[in-house]
Amino acid sequence: FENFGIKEALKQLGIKAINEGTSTGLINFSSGDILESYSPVDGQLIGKVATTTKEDYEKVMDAATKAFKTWRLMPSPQRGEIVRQFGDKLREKKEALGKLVSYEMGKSYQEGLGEVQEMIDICDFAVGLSRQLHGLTMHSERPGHRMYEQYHPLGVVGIISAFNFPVAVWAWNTALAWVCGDITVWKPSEKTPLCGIACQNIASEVFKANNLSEGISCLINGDYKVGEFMTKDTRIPLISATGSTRMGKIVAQTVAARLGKSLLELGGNNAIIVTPDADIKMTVIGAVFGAVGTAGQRCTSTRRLIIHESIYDQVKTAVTNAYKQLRIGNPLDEKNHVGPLIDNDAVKMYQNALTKVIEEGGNIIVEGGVLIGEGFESGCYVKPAIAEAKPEFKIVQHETFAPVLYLLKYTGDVENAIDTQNNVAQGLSSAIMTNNLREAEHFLSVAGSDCGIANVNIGTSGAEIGGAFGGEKETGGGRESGSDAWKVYMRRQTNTINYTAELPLAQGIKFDL
Ligand code: UN1
Repeated sequence: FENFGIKEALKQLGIKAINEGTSTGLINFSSGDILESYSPVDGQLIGKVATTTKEDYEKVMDAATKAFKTWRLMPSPQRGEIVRQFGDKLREKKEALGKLVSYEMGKSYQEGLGEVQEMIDICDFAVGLSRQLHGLTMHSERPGHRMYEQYHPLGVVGIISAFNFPVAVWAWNTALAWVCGDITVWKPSEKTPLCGIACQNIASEVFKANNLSEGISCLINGDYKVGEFMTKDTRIPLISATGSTRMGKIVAQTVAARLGKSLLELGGNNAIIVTPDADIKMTVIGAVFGAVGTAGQRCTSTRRLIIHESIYDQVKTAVTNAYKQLRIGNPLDEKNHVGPLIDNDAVKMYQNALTKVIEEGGNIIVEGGVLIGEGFESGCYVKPAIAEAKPEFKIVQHETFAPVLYLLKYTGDVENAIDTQNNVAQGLSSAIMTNNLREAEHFLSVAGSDCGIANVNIGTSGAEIGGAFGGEKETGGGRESGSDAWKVYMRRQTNTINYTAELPLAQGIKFDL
């Protein structure tokens, strides 16, 4: 705890020291059972957070619905100015927040900083966007009429986020929702509640300094039951949920039952196709970072390498050798590449995947295993593993949130590799490594990758915030972050204005009185 400046970071983020409970943020009515946050880094208790009861939730929603009445009236560029200040605060606290992300979640400090950078970037994006919430104008078919569309704020947006990106995914949603004039109610993962408190504290400072309602940013805490308060709540027109496909199906059905909108960001089963024209050095960097970065716990993590038979052995040797260089250990120590998994359940899922792939006839070429001994007391550190497998294995078809990489061989044309890549239930991220223009363009064409993200000569993870982020099929179909993802946070209204003294009907209908 003393090492790596965690205490200082917690202080900077307004979180009280261990066992003293956490600061409550601004609007935090939570009074339920206590949630304890243990670090997967060293197994220590970091802090405690009260969960949100149904009664607490009602108070949150009162504050949120009240705040919406005023926030929506503020011109959007002025809301952008608030988001700009929030981005500046994040710049000030980047190291502290990056450290907390690393300590509470287990990703490397570099990746923790990268995550905060994504928050800063989306704030900048949202500031610009605050002057560009454009609708179209149309030519009316009737004389003396004008037609246009405008985007109005939607209302209270519910955000359910996962442990693996404990702060950035909230920010992608929040920064856009705020400039769009919405209120956000956030339920962070119960595995990373302190990251939630830290972000809420930073946001609160900004709202307070601008004499704005504290209810613009709301935080609720707890497990799926607390999430259910929101998914069933007709006062929440949009639920943005990130997590497993299992969770997403429940959220989607609950929200659809009341005809609400949901934005879903669910599982991936991301592959890199390596063709005979691939640059092997680039392939190794992309594949290894994709497979072991965040200990394989990104929704964009590389799970499958689909390699042409002619270079299969070469790629296998190069990737295997690269795995030998990996240093596993405390993620706050910058010499390590791979930190722990989030908790013991995740370790079990990882072990289960390795057992299953062997049962199905796979061949382990880089041994896995749980690390024990000094520095690994939390029991969450595992060795990134590689198995040679077949595309149709059940375990290969399944997303395991751990550093297990499957090598699959293809023969013949790139079409065969694309078939294998597409032949899974998930559709988030995909990549091809090739210097062959025909193969690259084929991969990006309508007959190519069926994923929401398709990259050429880049790995599957590490998308920039400027593009729309999300995927097809069991990934849920949602798009958040850049491009025009903002539109889902607003309601569109079509307006037709008649400035004549006649009332002609559309479609030429005659109706004389
Ligand atoms: C996630 O894993 O939920 O593309 C998000 C990436 C990151 C975001 C991942 N920018 O890997």
